[in-house]
This record gives sequence, C-alpha cells and structure tokens, in this order.
Amino acid sequence: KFFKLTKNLSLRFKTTMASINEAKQIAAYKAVDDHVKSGQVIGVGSGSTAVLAAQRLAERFKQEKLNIRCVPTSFQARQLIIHHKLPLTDLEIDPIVDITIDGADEVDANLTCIKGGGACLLQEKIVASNSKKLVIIADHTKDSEKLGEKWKKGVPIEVVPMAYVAIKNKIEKTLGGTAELRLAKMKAGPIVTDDGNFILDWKDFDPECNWEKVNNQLLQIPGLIETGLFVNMAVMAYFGMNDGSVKVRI
Ligand code: ABF
Repeated sequence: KFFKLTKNLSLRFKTTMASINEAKQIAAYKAVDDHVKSGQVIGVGSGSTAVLAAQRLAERFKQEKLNIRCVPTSFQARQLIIHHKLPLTDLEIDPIVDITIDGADEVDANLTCIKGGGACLLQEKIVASNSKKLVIIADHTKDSEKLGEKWKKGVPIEVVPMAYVAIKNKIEKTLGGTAELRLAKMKAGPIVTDDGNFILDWKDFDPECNWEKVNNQLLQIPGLIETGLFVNMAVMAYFGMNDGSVKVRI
C-alpha cells in the first residue's frame, strides 16, 4: 500500500513538473517566434525560461540563417549565447536593443514584474531599459492580479555590500515589512551578484502600494543600486498555460 501511495505521489509530482517546464517552453518558443527577426539586436534573458528562449533562438539562427546580435543580461545569459554559438555583442557596441525576451518571478495585471529571484536583476534592468521592447516569458504560476500574490520570496533589491544593514533598516523603517540578506546555499555567506553586490529580499510589504512610487522611494536610498521591480517596462507577457495554450498580456 505504501509503495503504491509513493508511486502515485511521485507520478503526480513528475506530471506537475513536466507541465511547468512545458508551460515555460511554449511561452518561450512563441515569444521568440513572434518577435525575433533578422537584422535585430536581441537581449537574451536569464533564468530557466530564458534558457528555453535561447534554445529556440539558436534553432532559428541556424535554420533561417538569421542575422542577429545578442546582448546578455547576466553571466548566465552570456554563457548561453556562447554555448549556442550565437553572435555575442554588448551595450557598448550595440547600445540600442531591439527586443529583450526575459523571464520573471511574477507579473501582475499591469505588467509590473518582480524579477531578480535568480539575482540577475541589475543587468536585466539595464538591458531592458535600453530595449525598444521587453517581452516577458513565464509559466502560468507567475501570472497574478496583484504583485506579491504568487511570489512569496520578496522583492529582490541589489545593494552595495558595506551598506546592507543601513539599507535594510531604512527600508523597514520607511516602507515597512522586512528586508533580509539573501544567503548562499547552506548559509555559506551572502549571495554575490554578477556585479559584486548583495541582495536584500524585501517581504511583507503593503500589497496595495503604488509600485512606481515605492520603486522611486527605494532608488533614493544611497547604496541601493537597483530593485527587482520592473514598472512600466514590459510591453507584453507570454504565459504558458496548463492546457498547452499561451496567454498573452499586453
Ligand atoms: C530571471 O530569471 C529573473 O529576473 C527571474 O528572477 C528569473 C526567473 O527564472 P525562471 O524562468 O527560472 O523562473 O528572468
């Protein structure tokens, strides 16, 4: 009986895992197919959904002999571009990006996003802000009405290491909630970002707040480098659904 129960549970677990990965893949593939054209400079996102977009980009690059150049949004994205033998460029050579396709941790009804669960938010935001279009790709579990409804790990905030306690205290005092230093696995010290900074995860914020205002308030704090709040940046989000369809939010 016990064996049957664990087998059922593991089957159910495998099914769920497979459908989340499939959901990521259909969103990633459709976004690449709908938006990428020859002659473009493409911002390549970070995270597991962006890995699938890079895969599709590489397929189309080879099959259609696309003339594209790729700007990475992180060390991981740079490695992906190199791995797929896609043409690598950067913002110094190509300061205007035609389209960036990137993942997110949560996307609300207004296309405001929480990003940075993978600690790559700074370069992601820089590349996105120099892109004509930011298209978000995600599975259906990231689709929410109000920010914070789905992503429970908090808003990631990148900070200068020597200022992390001062910034944590300022955030908690002025905006409420708690801002925790993100630790590496096994608590072996703080996570260090691609740009050598720390991450604070800000939780228990007021879900009814005005995100544009909050983002601007946060950015006033000296030593706070960037937030994982992407307000008025994404023009479109593709969500891979359970039934194999893609829901597009504009
Ligand atoms: C990046 O990867 C981040 O901004 C976001 O935190 C994360 C999403 O990862 P995944 O696609 O693996 O859920 O896009």
